[in-house]
Amino acid sequence: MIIILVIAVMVSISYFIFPSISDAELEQKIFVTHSGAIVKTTGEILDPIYSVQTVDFDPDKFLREFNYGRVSMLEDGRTLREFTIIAEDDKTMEISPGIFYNVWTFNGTVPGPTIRATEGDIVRIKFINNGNKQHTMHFHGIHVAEMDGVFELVGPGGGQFTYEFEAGPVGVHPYHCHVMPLEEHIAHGLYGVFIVDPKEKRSPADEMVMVLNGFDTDFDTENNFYAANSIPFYYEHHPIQINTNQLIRVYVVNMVEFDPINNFHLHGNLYYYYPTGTNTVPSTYTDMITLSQTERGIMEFQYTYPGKYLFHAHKVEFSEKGWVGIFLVKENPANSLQGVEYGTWE
Ligand SMILES: [Cu+2]
Repeated sequence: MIIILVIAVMVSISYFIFPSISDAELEQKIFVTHSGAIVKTTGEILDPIYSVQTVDFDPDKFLREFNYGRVSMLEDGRTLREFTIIAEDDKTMEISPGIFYNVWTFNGTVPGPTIRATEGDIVRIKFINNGNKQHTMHFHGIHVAEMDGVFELVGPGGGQFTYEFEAGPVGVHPYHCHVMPLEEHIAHGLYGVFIVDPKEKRSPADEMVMVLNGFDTDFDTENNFYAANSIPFYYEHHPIQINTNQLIRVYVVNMVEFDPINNFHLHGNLYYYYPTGTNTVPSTYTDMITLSQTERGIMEFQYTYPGKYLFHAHKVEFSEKGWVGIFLVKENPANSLQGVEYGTWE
């Protein structure tokens, strides 16, 4: 009885200390949704202590954006690619219309930038932690222990660390923060994709990156939303336009936290799948792969017939909560093959 009374008093006191949280939840606001509709909703203002900036994320831009760094040549003739990555943890992103979530970001977005290099290049990353908590960058791949981003914690408020390693092995790898509790740092969005191209290059293709992710917006360690590239249902409302008889190459990385598996089903077609992208021979020809967390690979396919084709998680719960998109396949205009571009960034 005494315990109940104490709890009741504490709840009452906390209401008077934090009245703005409840007020914010009751206030109706007008939102323009990702599909362009205008809705009025209370939404849910989550983690209200963090509301400094709002992330404006464009899945269309992210899809085909590859960052090659500032490129120069070292004395030994090797290519040096330099990047600057800034971590922050005070931003808010509209995950779904009216649902705002405190995201932790690399260079301001979830996922962070897709970093790309060729096997044997030296990758140098100036990492700056402008967050309020410790963060690091942990790359999957081969490197010395000191560059693993696990034990060398980078302090908040401008702490710095320079990661440097040789790009390898060939393939598609995740990078993510590796500070404990790891679940929290990944679930809030501190991850991205690292592509290592083979020296002899892959065949020309229309290339894209899909990070499969989810958001637990009510903090019950179950995701409320799922997506390819952060915004639920985005590519269903904004289909990805591709051409018939053109090689499509998708670098897919599963970063969904809390759920043991995710998967990728393609309609009206099958794809060659290269697990982790490390082998030149595909492991399978299928329309369905299943991925555990940080499992990733390369999918290659081309469409013969024009039209709209779904791609989605065949874990239906995930697709119904946002992980679904459409390829809009158009007749290929003559000689329109797109090649892999190797350029500079920043
Ligand atoms: Cu972190």
